[in-house]
Amino acid sequence: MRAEPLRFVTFEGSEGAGKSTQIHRLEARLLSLGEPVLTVREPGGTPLGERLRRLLKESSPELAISPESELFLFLASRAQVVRQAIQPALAKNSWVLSDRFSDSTLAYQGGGRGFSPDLLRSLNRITCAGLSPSLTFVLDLPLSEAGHRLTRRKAGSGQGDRIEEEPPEFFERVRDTYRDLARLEPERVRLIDASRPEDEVAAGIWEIVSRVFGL
Ligand code: Z5A
Repeated sequence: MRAEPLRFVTFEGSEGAGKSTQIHRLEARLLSLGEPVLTVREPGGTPLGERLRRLLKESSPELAISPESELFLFLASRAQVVRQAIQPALAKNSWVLSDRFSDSTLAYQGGGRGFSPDLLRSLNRITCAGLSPSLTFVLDLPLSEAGHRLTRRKAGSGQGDRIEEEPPEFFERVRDTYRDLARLEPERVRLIDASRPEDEVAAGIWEIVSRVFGL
């Protein structure tokens, strides 16, 4: 008999691609079926992780976070959420949906900042205690469209953040890395055209989730 896949699903992609929107739609759909669901975000998802998130997002010349410090702060947040939230939930047979996970490090610190993918994979293995998502959605969106969405959102909230200040080339490398991951691991990493209307994207994601997990 084939073992059932861990019910661990992650959402990845550039900022503004619609990850938070889609993770909440999937969560609502699973809850409506009576399924237990834990939704977490990275960085964050634990008291320590949420404090690290504030530091990582703060755009302050005084902090001057180096690429190395940044890498280890993201990993610290992940090590904590894996042990404090994700593993216990999976052990209780709950679904775990994570807004970003280890592939973000490959895309941003690897593609974006230039750290070696082999080094990052080794660090991710230690950080995640060997845990890997069964399914990962990469919401793929051209930079210009993501920019429009973020401008609209920022006009509403007035908030910006440190990594968003990187130049367009940085985000092109991030996007290319995600697309490479989808080519390298097509079973796990599904590239989703996020430029479509929200309902269409949600329907595509649900179709894959229900097929992979036999719902
Ligand atoms: N980072 C890293 O470098 N390394 C790591 O290991 C990890 C993270 C884990 C976290 O930022 C930052 O940390 C992120 C990567 C880095 N850096 N940046 N920059 P975050 O958690 O604050 O933000 P984010 O993850 O980048 O996501 P986001 O900006 O919140 O965007 P989103 O969740 O993908 O999109 P959304 O909030 O669902 O939607 C954005 C807007 O578009 C919103 O107004 C929606 O109503 C609208 N929307 C959504 N879907 C649609 C469709 N289909 N059509 C039209 N409009 C839509």
